[in-house]
Amino acid sequence: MDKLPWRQYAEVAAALSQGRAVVALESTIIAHGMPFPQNLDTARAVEAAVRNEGAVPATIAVLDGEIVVGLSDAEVERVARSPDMPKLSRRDLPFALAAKQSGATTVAATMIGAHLAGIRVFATGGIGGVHRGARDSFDISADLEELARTPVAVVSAGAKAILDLPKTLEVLETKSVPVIGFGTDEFPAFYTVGSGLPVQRRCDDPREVAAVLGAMRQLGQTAGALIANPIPSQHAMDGDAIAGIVERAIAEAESNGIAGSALTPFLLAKVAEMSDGESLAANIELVKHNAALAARIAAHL
Ligand code: PSU
Ligand code: MN
Repeated sequence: MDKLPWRQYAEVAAALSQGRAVVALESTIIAHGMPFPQNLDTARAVEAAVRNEGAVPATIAVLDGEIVVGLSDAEVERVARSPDMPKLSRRDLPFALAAKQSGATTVAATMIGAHLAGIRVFATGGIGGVHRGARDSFDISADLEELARTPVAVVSAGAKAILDLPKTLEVLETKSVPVIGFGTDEFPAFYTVGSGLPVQRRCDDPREVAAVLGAMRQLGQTAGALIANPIPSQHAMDGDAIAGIVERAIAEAESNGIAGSALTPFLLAKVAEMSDGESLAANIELVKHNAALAARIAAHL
């Protein structure tokens, strides 16, 4: 069998071999989670937030049939200007590699890339989860399955408010994925600080989180972990307002027959439109905040 086509950015490889902190970042949020040019500005700001905490960022995507761990700035810009780049989750990766195509990696596919390179911490906005109406649609993100099988800790502002959060937490529990609330007892709901739902455990110090990840390793547990980091309250949205918007966006997706991998990008764009960009601003702030925490955790591993 030929070698798996993947490469890492020189700075990332050097940092990993020297045991320095590295934080993985995803590319679906760039290509499909935000409009241009905010997506490019955010991708750069998120990398800067990682550097600011002394870690090295590694944005991950598939470019011309190669998994790339650590995009150059020109490559980040290429992804940001390619809204038509396919969104790649675990099952899509082999097709992109076989056809030497490019694509943006979801949380699941980014975890795979991070693990290949030996990166243990990854920051995103919000993971995918169990969609509302999953009882009929069966729509459950492959991100949850990946968290159950790939040992990469994901820092996220909880799960997107467009999801069914109680069911998302149930699946994580069933799959034995640790769910840590950073500085909170409540699972955050992406645009808002809390959801009223409890996390498994609260940690208040990145060192404590790193110790849990270390213990998972010693136990031979090969799952990931979810570090739920609430949006800073000054950037959070009004809970009632966002709830109404999300319901209208979901109704619109249903009446337009939007399903499958197109659903999450559709809902994020609708919510941004209906909130006059307020949700986009919140999304940008929470990703930067997650990147900084991921870097602080990585520093203790
Ligand atoms: N977080 C964001 N914006 C996003 C996503 C996460 O703040 O666009 C993306 C991630 O790539 C995640 C994906 O893996 O949405 C989930 O898609 P799905 O529900 O189809 O599994
Ligand atoms: Mn889905």
